[in-house]
Amino acid sequence: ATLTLEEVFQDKIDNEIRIEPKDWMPEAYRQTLIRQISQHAHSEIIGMLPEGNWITRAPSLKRKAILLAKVQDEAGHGLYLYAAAETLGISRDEMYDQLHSGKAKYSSIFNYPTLTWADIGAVGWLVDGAAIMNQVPLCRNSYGPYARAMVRVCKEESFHQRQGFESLLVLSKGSPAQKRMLQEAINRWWWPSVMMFGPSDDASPHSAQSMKWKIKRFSNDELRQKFVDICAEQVKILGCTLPDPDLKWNEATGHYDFGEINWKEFWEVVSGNGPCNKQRLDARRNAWDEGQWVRDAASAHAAKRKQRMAT
Ligand code: FAQ
Repeated sequence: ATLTLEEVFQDKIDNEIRIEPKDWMPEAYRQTLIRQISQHAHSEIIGMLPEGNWITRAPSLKRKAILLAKVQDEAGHGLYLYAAAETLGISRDEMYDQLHSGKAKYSSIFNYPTLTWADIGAVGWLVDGAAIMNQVPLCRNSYGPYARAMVRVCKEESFHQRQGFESLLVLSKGSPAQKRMLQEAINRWWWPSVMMFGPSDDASPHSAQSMKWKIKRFSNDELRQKFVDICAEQVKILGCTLPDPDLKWNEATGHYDFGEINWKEFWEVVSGNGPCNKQRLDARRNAWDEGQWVRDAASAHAAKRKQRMAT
């Protein structure tokens, strides 16, 4: 019997053969990837803002150099991801338009403010830590260009997570005021980081299909649990606590139990009503508008060059 295109496609997925841009793929697979990869790209670009905010105020030359490198890495991640999404037939202009018009989502986490220097360390430890937990499995996702981009992204995220933890470790050995600042930053960033993994499995509309297509390898709740288990141990090294009275080691499950997530807050932030949503989008739109002359100049230069080559 001859196989249908759909069967050939699913067969490749089941046999761990990567799907490449020119291969036939179901339209829904293409759209799911465009949605996820572009949201991911937007997150990287918007994610530069909360940290970029501290570059001019980093407490030493060393910290400034590290932070600059990290924020530049995020820009690079955004660019690899936009390029991966473009292979699916959407243009970069369309994706930017979706972001600037408020139509596209980006990670909820970047709508929270970075109030003190300790927040920068907490973002590295917790936000990049959560990002790696979610992204390492994405290195094995079924779409070739996305999977290959993620390999490089993950190497850099791992540096980001470590620099964050190390900077918190220094604060943890500092003055009482520094220790207080550290604990307060952890208190602010813990729950939003736990929310980064998305809705719980029973409220996640895309999970079942994305697992079948091997875009996702683990469910939102599985990854969240791994993250909680790791952080519950690491926080002890900082001599701090996580702001969850229900956090408790469970001998029977071999995992930490943790408290109820505030899903109302999560959906408010996702739907545009978080503490910094407006500020973040305004900053992106301004950057886009103020960059118009650069795009114009580059296009004029390219047109002239093309003309010169033709004659
Ligand atoms: N925020 O059915 P599901 C970083 C939406 S790391 C906002 O579970 P799915 C590194 C979801 O889009 C952050 N929206 O969806 C960095 C969907 O809405 P839609 C970026 C969220 O796709 C660190 C709806 O809820 N990482 O940037 C969130 O199967 C430091 C239903 O959800 C990635 O994007 C959320 N937290 O699973 C940069 C990783 N969670 O589209 C700078 C790739 C869910 O129907 C500084 N993405 N939603 O309107 C993924 O792995 C997946 O897309 C999930 C969501 C796991 C995020």
